[in-house]
Amino acid sequence: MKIDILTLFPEMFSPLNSSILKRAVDNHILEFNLINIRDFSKDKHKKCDDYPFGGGAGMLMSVQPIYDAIKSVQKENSKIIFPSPRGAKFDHKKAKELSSFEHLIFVCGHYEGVDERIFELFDIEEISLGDYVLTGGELPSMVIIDSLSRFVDGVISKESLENESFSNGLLEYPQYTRPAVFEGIKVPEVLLSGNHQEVEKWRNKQSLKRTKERRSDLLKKN
Ligand code: 4G0
Repeated sequence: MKIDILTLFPEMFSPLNSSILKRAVDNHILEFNLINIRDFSKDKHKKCDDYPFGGGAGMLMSVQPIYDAIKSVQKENSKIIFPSPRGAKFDHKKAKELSSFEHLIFVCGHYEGVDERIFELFDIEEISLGDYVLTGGELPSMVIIDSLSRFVDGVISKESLENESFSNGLLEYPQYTRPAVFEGIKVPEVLLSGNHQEVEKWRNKQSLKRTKERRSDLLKKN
């Protein structure tokens, strides 16, 4: 999968160059390409923002540099994503859906948003991480990219994906590793028993208990 990222702050994306995502890039499973929107400004001072028509606080991103930046990377099969507080809420299901595209384009907004005409010129999906505002779309882009990358074949093991939170609609069960006792706290006996059936039963029970306590909304949905 190729991911083009259109931003005024390409230097913010160094986290994509470490750990599991770095391995995926090295293995040619993922390809990230950073595009500086400022390079496409036709303004003599490379300006990319302006005052909103009708007045109001703050600045908007101008349509022209974003338009030309998208045009420079768009292919027939591209999916364009714009992280925005007014988008539909991001979740596990959306991450999985996005992981099946060959080419994604992330457009990172800044200031008070972008000139609305960009949404008439392109088919753009607005996605929100939640009900809060950030200074730019860079961090949410990275969150969405990290999350969807885990569903791309070969990025992490199939087992890891199947066992984690949300894949079964429930929160994850408690996990432990060595030592068996730490500061007087013992690992639950069943996990040391070697009885895989009992372990499975215990984990399911714990998942359900946690989900009831912390996220009862997950049990009601669908
Ligand atoms: C567009 C996403 C982009 C409009 C982006 C801000 C929060 C999220 C941005 C605005 C973002 C989120 C209207 C302030 C960039 N903040 N919740 N900031 N406005 O996913």
